[in-house]
Amino acid sequence: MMRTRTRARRGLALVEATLAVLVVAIAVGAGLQAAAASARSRQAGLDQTIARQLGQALLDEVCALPYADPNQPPLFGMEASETRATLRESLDDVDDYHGFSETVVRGRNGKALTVPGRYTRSVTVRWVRPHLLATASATDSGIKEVVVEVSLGGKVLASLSARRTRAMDIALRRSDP
Ligand SMILES: [Ca+2]
Repeated sequence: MMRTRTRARRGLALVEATLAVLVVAIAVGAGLQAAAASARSRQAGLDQTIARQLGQALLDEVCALPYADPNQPPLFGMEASETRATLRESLDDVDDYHGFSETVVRGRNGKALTVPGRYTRSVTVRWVRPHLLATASATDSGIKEVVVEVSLGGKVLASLSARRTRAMDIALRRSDP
């Protein structure tokens, strides 16, 4: 009789120990999953911050240029002798950047920048209608909209835009010291 009780107690203890191990294993698994999700979320936030900074830098670069080419009869897009393949220093007006795309992030002087990840940047420029700014204009309206998109792994992480007007160039020339 005593032996049966002892066996029963041992069996119960074994079941309890197994259950305890299972509970710990489930808790550890859940903890690891939560940590992995948190790390993924942190990385996604970091990727997005970098993408926004890269996009803003390119948008600022484009918008700092004159509205139209200052040296030759302006065309929409690059004028002859300009190239944007790897070196953007020859670009001298906003719409020279239309269609620009790079898969290695470079400065205006063509030097590759150290960036954690293979970001791509692309630019589109269009004239927009003065009374309907979200709508493209077929002719030169005096307002150009610049859109910069930054992607990572084929996914667009940042899309930034700005409008550049001819009036701004005139105002800048007037205020030239
Ligand atoms: Ca130009």
